[in-house]
Amino acid sequence: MDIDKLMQVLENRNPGEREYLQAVHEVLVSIVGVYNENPHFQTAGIIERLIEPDRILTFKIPWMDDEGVVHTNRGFRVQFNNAIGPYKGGLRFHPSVNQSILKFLGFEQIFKNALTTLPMGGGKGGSDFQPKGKSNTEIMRFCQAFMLELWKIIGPEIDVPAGDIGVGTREIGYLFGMYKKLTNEFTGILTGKGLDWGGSLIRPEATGFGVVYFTKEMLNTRKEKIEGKRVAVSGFGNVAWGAATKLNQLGAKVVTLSGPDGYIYDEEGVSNEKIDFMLELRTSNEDIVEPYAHEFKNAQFIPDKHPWEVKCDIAIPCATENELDIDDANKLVKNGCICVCEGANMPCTPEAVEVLQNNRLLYCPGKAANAGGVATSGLEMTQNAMKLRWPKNEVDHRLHQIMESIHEVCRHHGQLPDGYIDYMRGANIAGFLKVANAMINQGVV
Ligand code: NDP
Ligand code: 2IT
Repeated sequence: MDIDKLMQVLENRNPGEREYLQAVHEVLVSIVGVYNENPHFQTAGIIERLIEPDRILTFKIPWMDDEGVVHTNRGFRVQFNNAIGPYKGGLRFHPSVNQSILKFLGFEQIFKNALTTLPMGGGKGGSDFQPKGKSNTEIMRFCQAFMLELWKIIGPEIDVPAGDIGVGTREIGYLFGMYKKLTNEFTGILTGKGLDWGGSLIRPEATGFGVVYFTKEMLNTRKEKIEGKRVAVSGFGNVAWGAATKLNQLGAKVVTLSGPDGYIYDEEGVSNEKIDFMLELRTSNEDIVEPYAHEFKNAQFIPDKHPWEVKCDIAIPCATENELDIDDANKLVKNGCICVCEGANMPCTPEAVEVLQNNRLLYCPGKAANAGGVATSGLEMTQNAMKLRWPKNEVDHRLHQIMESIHEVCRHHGQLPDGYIDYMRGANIAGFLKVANAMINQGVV
């Protein structure tokens, strides 16, 4: 495999798709060794077939706001690869959404889903719709208009979307309602559903819980414990909330949270009561963290900055892609941080990853560390198919086991001769081998 040549071709075919090119490059660098050692991958054209999505649906979403003004947004569903199961992955509603971002997320999802041990292929979708500041009825009308197109290409054995940034239980409910109306069928077509109508216990907090279970495993390899550690967390969405809750439970101290307006530094620690306050803030539809510092007097609000300048033992970025750059990585190293575990998808830039790994920090990419969310979506699909609901501790136990098995497989494929575990390499190789072998078994299709 000639990575430069492949990237040149990819760039020519997908001009300006920065995030997608970044995600593919990262995987190619990890797998080039195993790819070249196994000529049957080349014979079957695996890499060229793997980096091209099976199909992308783009569609128009016209909807009317509360004042009667008509808006037109753009919707997408990227069905990337279904070699090991139906397409599976979230929907993102955010003004930054474009084809490059959804292709990067869909591509990562292939490997992530393969790591979960569950039968799920990779996909992602969403819209450039801005949910912030919209009324409940506007959100409902938008979700209904979105589903009026999406329903044609999804199904419980075809493609099962879920939430991501800007899409939570409320949006999944409105999407589900419209799907049911259109098809007259009550099936597990989406995950992240409400608990009374097919949702799984633990799903809302699963991504954050999974990240912390994974962090625990990483620390274990160096005989370190989570208890007593200072942790910098970014974001205050679904993933950040779950991670902070589990960190508190395990005796760590969460000293930061962040929003697009800046970050909160709380030396006393973000207790569960403070997490509840943040969750309440999110329902205000403004998505800012500054009010935290007015409510809790010892906390400081630092505008327009990321939390990575704070002294911490562990950093868990949970906001969005490329939110931790090379300068941030250098600050973390200088301040004695020992572990960076990604809750968000691709939050560290490639240059930041290089700094973290060169300094031998424990570092794990999101596609392994945040796989607990989609894994629990897989468990929701299983429960729907069986028409029953597992109790909380059963789902949590399975989630815990899945995160341990992901850690083990990453360690197996990522261990370097000097003993350092390159989790990026391990995750990419393990995910790739599973999907590539399935593709070979199924022929050129
Ligand atoms: P949420 O919508 O719940 O929260 C994300 C929030 O982060 C947004 O409201 C956004 O605000 C805010 N944000 C955006 N940029 C920044 C920034 N630079 N600093 C701080 N906050 C910022 O989304 P999730 O918690 O679900 O998702 C967070 C990340 O985790 C994403 O990368 C997602 O892909 C990933 N993920 C989510 C999973 C899930 O199950 N939900 C599973 C696995 C990964 P604004 O709108 O103002 O930009
Ligand atoms: O990035 C992700 O893994 C998610 N947003 C969750 C996807 C899912 O299908 O639960």
